[in-house]
Amino acid sequence: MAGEPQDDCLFCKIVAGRIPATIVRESDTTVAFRDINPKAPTHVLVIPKAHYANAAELAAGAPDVAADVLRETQAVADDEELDSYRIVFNTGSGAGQTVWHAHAHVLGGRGLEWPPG
Ligand code: DGP
Repeated sequence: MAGEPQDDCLFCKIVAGRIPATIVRESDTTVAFRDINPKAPTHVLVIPKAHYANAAELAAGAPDVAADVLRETQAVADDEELDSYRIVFNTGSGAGQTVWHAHAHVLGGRGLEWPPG
């Protein structure tokens, strides 16, 4: 069910502390940790603790938590002293989503091209 932890979800396991991660921030509703395969000097994932498959499901099912995730992306950028950065929510396999637990990529620390590949 939406919002409930999923046994087979990698990011639910990180939330539960069953898989290690380099956590940089935590709030009541969110966790932020470094991406295992960074694409920029700063590459942090901000996730809701509750399980939603993607950003759209999170926004529909828990809009307050969606706002918390966005607030935390700004906090990560502040912590990392980024004046420019990009927030990415890959949604669907065609867009590169590989983990089916909503997450915002916070990318910064280098020039970022537009449009992305
Ligand atoms: P996406 O492709 O948008 O679904 O992003 C998933 C990201 O998750 C990808 O950039 C790599 C990252 N990732 C996958 N497995 C792990 C893990 O075990 N630990 C950490 N820290 N990041 C992971």
